[in-house]
Amino acid sequence: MREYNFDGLVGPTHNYAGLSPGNLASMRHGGRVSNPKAAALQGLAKMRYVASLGAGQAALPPHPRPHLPTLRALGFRGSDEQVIASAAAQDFHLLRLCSSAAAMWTANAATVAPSADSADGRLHLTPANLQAMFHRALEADTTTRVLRAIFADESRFAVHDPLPGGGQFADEGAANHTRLSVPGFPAVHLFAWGRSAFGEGTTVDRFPARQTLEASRALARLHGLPEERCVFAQQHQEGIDRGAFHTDVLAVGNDGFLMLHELAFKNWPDVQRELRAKLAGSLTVELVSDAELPVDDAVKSYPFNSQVLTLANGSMAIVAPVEARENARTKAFLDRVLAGSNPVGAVHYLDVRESMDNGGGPACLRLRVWLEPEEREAIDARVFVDDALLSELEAWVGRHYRDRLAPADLADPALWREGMTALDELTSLLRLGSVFDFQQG
Ligand code: SUG
Repeated sequence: MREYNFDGLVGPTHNYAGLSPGNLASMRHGGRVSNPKAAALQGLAKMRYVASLGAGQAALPPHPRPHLPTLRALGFRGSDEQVIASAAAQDFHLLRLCSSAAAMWTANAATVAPSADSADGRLHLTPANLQAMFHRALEADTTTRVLRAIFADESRFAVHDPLPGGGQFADEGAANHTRLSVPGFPAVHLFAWGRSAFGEGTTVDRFPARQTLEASRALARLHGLPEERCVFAQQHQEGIDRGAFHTDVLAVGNDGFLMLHELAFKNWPDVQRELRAKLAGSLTVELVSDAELPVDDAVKSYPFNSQVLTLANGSMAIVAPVEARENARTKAFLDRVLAGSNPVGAVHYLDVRESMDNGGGPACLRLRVWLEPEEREAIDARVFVDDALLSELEAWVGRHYRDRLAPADLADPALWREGMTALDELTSLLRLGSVFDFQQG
């Protein structure tokens, strides 16, 4: 079994609209001018780098934006151009919500369980409903279609519907899920949740807790994961209130290694005890206190939103954002991890600033999917990257993307047309078929 990182290609409308309460970078940068071309090229450079380390790398397409089916469902009429013009004139915030390129953060695209772990021996994927934020809830339908186009072989893959209902089953995908495994034992799935929809005693404080316990339990059931292989852990509300809107802002795990902040989970000693019991004692943990690294620094510089990759020689590499090197306390923490007795043998710093400024680090940009060789073979779409595909994608970005997008530009109907031309070409390049609404005729 090999891990593949499915990175989201940044879309042509990448912009800063300040849409996510509780995500401090999004709140701080709302209204700023963005550079979609630089954002997409930074993402592709990260894919190239991760692939060069020997890790499995694949790509997922952006979604069409603005999302005209939603604007039409909300009462805007006429041609595509008229729908955009009326929304811009009557409710510009709604146009902003429907224009977000947030599908780039594919850690929120779905939760995944490899075939080795599930009761029916198939790989399971449940697209996240992203109920907590309007601009993100728009992603679920298209993500489902894209994943079904890629993981089409139903004898090997189960792509479920997103969880039903309203906020009670709010699900943010793999950003709140970590698969831990040590040799010789079945893997353990750590599901993190922020609030319980039907339970007692959960209070919403300053910022919203996005994921519910009920959603996490439903995912474990759907994916055929036995109770004894799962751990359900509540996020620390103080961590959420200080900007950790997803678990992957304060914790990252890989194989038998977990690196986390003490405010990632409400009751870390108990969570740790349960994880160790279920992993036969073999978990290596690097925990940082709020005194050594205040959450506020961690939220600004995202050391826990690193990708932790197992290399061919068995050691691990951390792929961190450059912001983590620029923050003295964060850099000191990562240096301590590097020198510590754990599998980490290298830390690499990459520039994904355009994404970081909306609260998305290296780990937000990728969905981890674990594939057996024959499962990899069963996928016909051209989504696994090599030098040739990366070069084609860079050229595609160069042809279609703007290098400057101010908030008012979202009203420009030419932006919509440019985006559709680009995405239509991309579905051919990636051999995905007609997965988008605008391609349905
Ligand atoms: O959902 N930002 C995303 C960032 C998602 C990061 N993902 C993970 N942590 N896995 C969010 O808050 C900002 C969009 C804007 O404000 O324009 C945004 O949606």
